[in-house]
Amino acid sequence: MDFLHGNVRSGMVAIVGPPNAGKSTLMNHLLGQKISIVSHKPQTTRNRILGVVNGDDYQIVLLDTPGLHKARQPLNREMVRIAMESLKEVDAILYMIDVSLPLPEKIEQEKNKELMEQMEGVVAPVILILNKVDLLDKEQLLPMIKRYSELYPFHGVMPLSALTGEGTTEVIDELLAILPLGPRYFPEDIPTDVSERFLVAEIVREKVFLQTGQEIPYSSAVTIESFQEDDIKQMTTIHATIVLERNSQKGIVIGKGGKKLKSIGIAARKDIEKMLGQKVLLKLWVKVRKNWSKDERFLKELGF
Ligand SMILES: Nc1nc2c(ncn2[C@@H]2O[C@H](COP(=O)(O)OP(=O)(O)OP(=O)(O)O)[C@@H](O)[C@H]2O)c(=O)[nH]1
Ligand SMILES: [Mg+2]
Repeated sequence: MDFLHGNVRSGMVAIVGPPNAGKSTLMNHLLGQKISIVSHKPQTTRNRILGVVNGDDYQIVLLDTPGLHKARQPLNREMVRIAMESLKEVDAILYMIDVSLPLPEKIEQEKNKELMEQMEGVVAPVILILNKVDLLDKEQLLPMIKRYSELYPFHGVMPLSALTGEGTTEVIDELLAILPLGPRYFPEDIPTDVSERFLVAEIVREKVFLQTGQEIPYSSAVTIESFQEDDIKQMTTIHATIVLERNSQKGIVIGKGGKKLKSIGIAARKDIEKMLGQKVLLKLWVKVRKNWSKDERFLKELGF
């Protein structure tokens, strides 16, 4: 705790919005490092991922959340619950939408209605983030900002690109105008509250998302069986399991002659080595746990 916080501003800020809007990309960009996994497929983030952004006179605790969507299955319901709950405990909210795809009017109206429903009862100021402006015709921006400003009493509407970083420093400025004076809640050298084990499991899961198609990403979970650091050899040995829902999925993830699993393992190991700053021996297994995404006990084990 920083007792002499003087003019330090601090607080919690949730990043919420539909799947695939770029929430995790923005979180990583603001942190200056990759904590939250990213993919081009919706519903990549499954948990609340905390990231701490420090400045000379501020500390912003960001909460990256799973995408808000109409959830029917148990795992998806848990994801949406986590995102909705984060709205209650924060000082400000960044509601992010992807503005790169022109939507038919009817769909846009439906999405806007959903936005209003999701924000019902929310007391914290909400900043609407129009993301992916790098893909947008600049002339479309002003009318879009005007339209959204009429939709909800947003504290502000900010266009940006989480990918290129264009417009992101303005978000920090805008948040600092909202956040109260207060202590830093986390030591300045600690970027997140999740364990290295969790981050490793997430990195493997990201590679599954990126390298497999159809339903496989949504049928995959990753558990860490062992994590052993050898200080003398400066090497970490990790055993992880990719858990699938059905027997028929096993062959797809392993691939011909084990090729797919090997490729997932190589990509994951590279990222894990970067994160841990040392050599990593990563051993991956594939296991079937029938319908795990509907199994409450297993969901608990995964931290839901
Ligand atoms: N061109 C462009 N692509 C972006 C931008 N921000 C994110 N993306 C891409 O959009 C995709 C989704 O990004 P994520 O950060 O995983 O999105 P998310 O909102 O966290 O998604 P979920 O976790 O599934 O809810 C990825 O392929 C990103 O590279 C942007 O500003 N411009
Ligand atoms: Mg995400």
